[in-house]
Amino acid sequence: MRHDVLHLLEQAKKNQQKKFALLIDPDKQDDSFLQHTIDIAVKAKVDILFVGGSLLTKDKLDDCLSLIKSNCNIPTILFPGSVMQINDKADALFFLSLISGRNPEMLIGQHVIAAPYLKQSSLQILPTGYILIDGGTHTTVSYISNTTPIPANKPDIAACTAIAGEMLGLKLIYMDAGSGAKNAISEKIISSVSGEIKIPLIVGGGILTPEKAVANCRAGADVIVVGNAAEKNPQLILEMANAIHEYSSLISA
Ligand code: 1GP
Repeated sequence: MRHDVLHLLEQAKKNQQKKFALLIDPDKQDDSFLQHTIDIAVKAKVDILFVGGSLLTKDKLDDCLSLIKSNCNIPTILFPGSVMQINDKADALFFLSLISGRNPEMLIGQHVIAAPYLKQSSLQILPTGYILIDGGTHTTVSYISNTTPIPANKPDIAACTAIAGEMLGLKLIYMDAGSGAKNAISEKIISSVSGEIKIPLIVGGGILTPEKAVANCRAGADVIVVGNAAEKNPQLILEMANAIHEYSSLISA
């Protein structure tokens, strides 16, 4: 059964429930590590899996999705770094327009190339405004997308970008400092953006502790994404999920 991920995210926002998403980079997983990660994700009640990366080189996306789908029922969204990362085994795909950048290929060019394939697929398409914030280091996503992130001390630019994305009809905003960012996005930027939009706000990049995850939720993030830190220490998945769900049940009670 396919999950209606957009409905899930919109309902969660409406009910003030915060969600925890685990980012899985297929290149960094061998089968036994992925199996272990999935087992922990199930135990931790991870809400969503994001699968993808800015640059995949090992052609393991299909195997990775097969293993996920045969071992758990967690809604799975493709987080594609390129049009080569389209795969029907996921539930949905972030149709990412990189609205913080000024590279037409990332705003609409790649979308035109992907559109006929996506139309034939059974993936749920999630029109998403992707906003890159400077995380204190050059990230793969910034280099590959050939875009400059929004400076970390410019919450007003981030907020105006998100407002424009919502006005254009995008259904989600994904604000990212990039995988492995030195500095995670500040609560100040998160609250500036979340205060201006009604659509769900996903926040990721460089989040290392449950405390920071909860602080982001308090500032207005609806979904917290963690990748790198969980790869290094899979037990952190349990701690992150517990902290976010505990906070969520406190505020939505
Ligand atoms: C990257 O937001 C994700 O796009 C997750 O970042 O790997 O740094 O947790 P990390």
